[in-house]
Amino acid sequence: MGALSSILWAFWYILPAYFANASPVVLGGGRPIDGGRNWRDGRRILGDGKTWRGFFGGVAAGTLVGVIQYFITPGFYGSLKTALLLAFLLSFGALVGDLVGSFIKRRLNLPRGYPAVGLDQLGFLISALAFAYPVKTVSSGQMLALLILTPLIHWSANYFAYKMGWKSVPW
Ligand code: CTP
Ligand code: MG
Ligand code: K
Repeated sequence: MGALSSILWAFWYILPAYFANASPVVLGGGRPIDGGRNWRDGRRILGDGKTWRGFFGGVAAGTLVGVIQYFITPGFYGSLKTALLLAFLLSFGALVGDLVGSFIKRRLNLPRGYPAVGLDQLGFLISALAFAYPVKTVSSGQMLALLILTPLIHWSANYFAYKMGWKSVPW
């Protein structure tokens, strides 16, 4: 496998996590997961930016992407069941990682929407890779490529969402 094709397969592998992470911007809203409650430091547990609708909408969107991917490249997954489980774990992992990131941001007293370089771009990715690992993984070189390139894609996608008026800040 050439370097370029190896990187493209890595993106194909991680795609459900990207969709899971991005779709809450349009699917989210409503009741926050922390129910408006504070942590013992007096600040919100997660904040208003983490909603149930965003969480489950993101998991559903990412899992659906995996099903579509199966019909495009069935050989990459082996079976629909594997593709489904992989996409679910990548999506669920991405959104759990996103919640952990917000929990850490609130403990650092960063308000909702405030950028946390590194955490915002890599938290969901590392968590997605970890959750999906038992079902299917990529090589360490491919993981390294994803760790380096994901922040660039994350930034571009958020800038696009900002320009489209879906987000109030470009990060
Ligand atoms: N979102 C949601 N539910 C989630 C994750 C995201 O509804 N579980 C929506 C919210 O409208 C959120 C937007 O997607 O504002 C962008 O997500 P993100 O950048 O992760 O949240 P932030 O608003 O930046 O909040 P935080 O500071 O906690 O990261
Ligand atoms: Mg944000
Ligand atoms: K985030």
